[in-house]
Amino acid sequence: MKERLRQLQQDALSALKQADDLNVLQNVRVKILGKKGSLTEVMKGMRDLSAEERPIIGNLVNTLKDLFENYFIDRQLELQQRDVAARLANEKIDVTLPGRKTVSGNLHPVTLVTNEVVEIFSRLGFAVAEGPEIEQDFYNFEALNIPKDHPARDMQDTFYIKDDQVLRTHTSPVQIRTMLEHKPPVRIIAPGTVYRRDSDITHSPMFHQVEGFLVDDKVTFGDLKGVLTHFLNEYFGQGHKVRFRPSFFPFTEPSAEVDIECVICGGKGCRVCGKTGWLEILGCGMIDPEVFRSVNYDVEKYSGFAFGMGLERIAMLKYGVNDLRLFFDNDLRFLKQF
Ligand code: 2NM
Repeated sequence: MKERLRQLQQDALSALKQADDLNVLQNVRVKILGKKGSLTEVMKGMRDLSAEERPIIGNLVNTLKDLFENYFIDRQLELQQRDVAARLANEKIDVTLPGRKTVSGNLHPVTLVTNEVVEIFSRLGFAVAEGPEIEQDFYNFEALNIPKDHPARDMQDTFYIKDDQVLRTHTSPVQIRTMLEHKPPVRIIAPGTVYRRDSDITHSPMFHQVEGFLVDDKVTFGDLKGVLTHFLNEYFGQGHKVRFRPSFFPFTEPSAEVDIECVICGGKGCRVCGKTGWLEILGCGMIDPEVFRSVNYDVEKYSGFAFGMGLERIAMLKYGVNDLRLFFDNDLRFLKQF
């Protein structure tokens, strides 16, 4: 029996020593100490021993068991440490390597000019307001003194959703909603998407506008001229002549259109300005008392001005874009340039 144990010890220790990875080591352990392991078999056979032999062999078996367990644990630790060391060597990160380039998008040119216009008016104390793109007839037309038979209400220009529901044709309904909610003084700028039944090289059925208005006591046409001239100087740069031409809008009286000396040719006349030397930029005017009446503003107490402009148009002039459709084609070769 002693001889058998001696052999067992020799075989076991050499197997444990040779086990070169954790799985093999585990298998070796099972083969020795498992249910059907070699040492377990020896322990099972102890009942056949004589009373004198049993404690001696029992002692020996226990010593061997402890020896194997300790040996196993040591070897296991050794292999684990070897694996960790190997992983550390293989997976080490070189923090000095340059980072991977991420592809970043950029803002659409219409968004860029919207932000720029909003910033200029923000510095003058105007707050941004927004409203729904599907509007009631009342906000889009009625309250703006656009009579039922006015050409702007014609089926030709307006997308109707229902009898009294339209895709807004301008952002003026935002002004109406603002006035119905707030008493003067108010200074608001309303950028947004608008829709008209118009589609050719210079018109898109969906485009963008910024409108603004200011209401207070004693607001004059002089205030309007000052604010809009300042805006044009900020947006196009100083030194371009500005002129105000009489015009007509149902919601303003008097009304004007604002031209700037052509930023392309400096006023000499070119294709962009149609040889006139001037570019039409804005529509504006003093808010008609009829509009104030529909929002319950006291027409004796308050006056105000309003204005509106197309964002695609001022984006084309700023960036030298000659085709409106480029803004809506989503061709990355175009969009990436901004
Ligand atoms: C324009 C031109 C002139 C305008 C008027 C109003 C309101 F609601 F206050 F009456 N909002 N926007 C206006 C006036 C818009 O766009 C060419």
